[in-house]
Amino acid sequence: MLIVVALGLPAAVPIAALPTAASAAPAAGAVPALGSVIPAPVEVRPVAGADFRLGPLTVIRTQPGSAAARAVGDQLARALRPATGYPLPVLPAAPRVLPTISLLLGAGEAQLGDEGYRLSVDRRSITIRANKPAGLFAGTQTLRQLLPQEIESRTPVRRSWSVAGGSIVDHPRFAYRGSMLDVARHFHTPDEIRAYIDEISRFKINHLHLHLSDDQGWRIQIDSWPRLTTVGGGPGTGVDGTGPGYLTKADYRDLVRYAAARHITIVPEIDMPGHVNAAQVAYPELTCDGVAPPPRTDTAVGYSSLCIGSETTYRFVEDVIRELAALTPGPYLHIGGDEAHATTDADYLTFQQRVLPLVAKYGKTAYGWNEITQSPASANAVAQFWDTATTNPTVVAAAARGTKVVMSPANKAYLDQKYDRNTPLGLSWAGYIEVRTAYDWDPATHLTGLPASAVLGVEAPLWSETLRSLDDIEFMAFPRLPAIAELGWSPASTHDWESFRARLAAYGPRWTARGVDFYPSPQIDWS
Ligand code: TNX
Repeated sequence: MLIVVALGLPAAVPIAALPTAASAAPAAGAVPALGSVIPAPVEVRPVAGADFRLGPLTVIRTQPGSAAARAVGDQLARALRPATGYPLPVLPAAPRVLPTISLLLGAGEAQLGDEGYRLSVDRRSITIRANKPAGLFAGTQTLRQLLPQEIESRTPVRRSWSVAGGSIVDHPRFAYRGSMLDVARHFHTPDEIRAYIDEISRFKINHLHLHLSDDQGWRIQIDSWPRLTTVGGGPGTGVDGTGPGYLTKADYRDLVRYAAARHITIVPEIDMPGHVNAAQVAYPELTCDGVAPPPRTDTAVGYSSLCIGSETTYRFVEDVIRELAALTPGPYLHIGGDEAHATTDADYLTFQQRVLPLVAKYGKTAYGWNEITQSPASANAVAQFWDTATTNPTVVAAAARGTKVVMSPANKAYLDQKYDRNTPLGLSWAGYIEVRTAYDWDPATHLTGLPASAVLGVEAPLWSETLRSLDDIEFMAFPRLPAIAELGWSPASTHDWESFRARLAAYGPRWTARGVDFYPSPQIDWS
């Protein structure tokens, strides 16, 4: 973060000079310093004596004529009303005498891009300007963190509500900042998925990848193959038989809308040609011998494969891709492709050469785990790098042909790995991942020989073999998800562990207030 001290000094203070945990974690009641937000903003210019005080007369003014700006204003008002108890009307114009929070489009600043914003705070007003509604939304997430932590209260708190004066200019480093939720190993309900969306949208995550099918279960309604969900999502499905359920198309459309209102794009994944046991239980014709395998509720991987030589396979795959593409306004459709150990290498290539182009046929960009880069047809695709090694010549060669890469190295970004050996949930095959491990790496340089220009962004996957409840999801995601979010959003020049851990310490009480069951890492001096 570039801190330009507004005292007439030309000093640009690097983020390392921000106060650290000992001094920065605000006590209950303190006004957060401008810029003490996650992810770290690009540029912060505090101005002394220019704090804005939110009061009972404050109005929220949104760009006249823009329903999308109005929607962001309404969301901000809904976020701020419970704790303040103020009415915070949302209006297209506001009398000059009233303290105003303005959300305005047409910033006219190319550097802000589609998701960036400029936030200015003085004694009379707060103004967020952006080129697009997504930028306004991002700016309001910053503003929420700049209000005292009591703003998270669901009931009115009597106190003053000040925001530190000055200005912030902010825009993302990477276009793709994601998290993945595995709803196949254990189904998570739409309410739980919405709660997760709420939490990740606060950190400017803009994609939610849903892992919708695996050996243990199939979780999305497909009309042309109805037994996928009636059998594959039915009783007894999921790890230990304890994760049944599926999303109807109506559920899924609702989730897409809910996420879009928070400027998050849902990325659906159907995993193939491996990880298909649940589909084969429902439809034995998807095996080569036509015999249904037994349902599986264990956590082994790599034993199932679609029948690569069978036309039924491609009828199935095309039906699924067509129906999924029709449900998906976003650009990406994820076709898995990982751990296909029961598929021969030749069959794997045959499959991908046929299936990757099918995604394009239905108007979507194919997205798959990094194994898809073995196929020349992956040149127009996005590959999700999940390996623990930092070299992968196959991925680097594909990038040279045009493949874009989302970085999810399992030993850094996997939210299902244990924090340490005492973590009650999670797996540890990729190693223990404490907060600092999740934070201290660079998506642009992590994979040897991969040019930064090939990196589309970063994603933190949360596999659910050991998870049951929303509490479990929260315990594994937080506080590591904000670390990954910062890697995705903030400029590399702001990267600083001491600053991050101080901001995280200050954030903890907000999770507590919202009832989010985060892991109280001993690496953080929680305030
Ligand atoms: C590997 S990483 C998998 C998943 C497991 C996960 C558990 C990858 C693409 N596949 O099938 O759920 O490890 O950590």
